[in-house]
Amino acid sequence: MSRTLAVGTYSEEADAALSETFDPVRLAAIADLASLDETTRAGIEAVAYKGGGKPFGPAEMDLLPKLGLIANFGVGYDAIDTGAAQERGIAVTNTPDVLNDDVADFAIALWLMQRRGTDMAGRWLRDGRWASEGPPPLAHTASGGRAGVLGLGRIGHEIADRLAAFKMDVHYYARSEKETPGWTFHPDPVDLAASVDVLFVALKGSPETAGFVTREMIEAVGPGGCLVNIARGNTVDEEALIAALQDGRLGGAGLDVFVGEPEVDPRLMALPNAVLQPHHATSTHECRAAMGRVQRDNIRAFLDGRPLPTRVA
Ligand code: 8YV
Repeated sequence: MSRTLAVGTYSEEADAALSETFDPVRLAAIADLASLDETTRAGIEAVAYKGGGKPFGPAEMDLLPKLGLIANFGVGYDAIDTGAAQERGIAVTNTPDVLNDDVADFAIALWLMQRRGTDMAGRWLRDGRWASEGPPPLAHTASGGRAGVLGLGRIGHEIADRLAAFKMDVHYYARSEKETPGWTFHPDPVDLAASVDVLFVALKGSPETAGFVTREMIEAVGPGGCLVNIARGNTVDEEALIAALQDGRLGGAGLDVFVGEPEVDPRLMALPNAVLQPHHATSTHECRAAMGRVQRDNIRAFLDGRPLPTRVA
């Protein structure tokens, strides 16, 4: 009987490695947990969780009486109720660090795509308009302005490092001031938003950061500014974001995450000033393979009774 349950759809490589290492029971979605028979569920000690944002809460935990580990595939574990896990003595691990470069690269790409109009210009070419109408409308310079990073954790720091190479004046908000190479700390996030041309949201997803980016902050970025979100959809007040993009109180946005994803608000889809991506920042063979390795290392350590490499709760 398998001691491990793998939830979610993995890449071919990660899937094969999971099979080889643990031969887990499989489930496409945590919502289907009750469909497993009681004996199978009673044997599960560790879950490899790739939940697509779907909640793993007390009801799910109680269906797995022997559960001791939820090994999340992803650095953000906001879908897992860590309080309920703690009450039940269930450890939670994530996959930090190995995705920092890919997510930071992607944040920069969203910013460049928005400022340089690459989405629009690409469509212009494919629609045959270059040949029939001439070049597309002009876009905007990206390099050399002022950039703000909201949340200077591992990913935020990587974004800031890249921004410095784009000759940006780097500003940031964090819970406390960090040792940084000449970057400006703003203890007030609205003040940060008002001081920059582009604001990168790199906060950790959690109940505390839900709605952190308020209407006031969005408006402080302003008509000439751009907001990039690679954190979680609910970190930003999406209603306020859509309204501000619609009437030009915010110049543009580059978004990889959405409230209610994979459904995306049709009002966002209709906006020419928003670059939209399907939560794609870690979607490379290399990054997913590395995330899979960290997830499996945690499960292996747990099953062997060793300390967990990347425990979060
Ligand atoms: C997803 C992410 O987890 O790591 C995170 O927190 O948001 C992403 O990497 C990934 O898409 C796996 O579902």
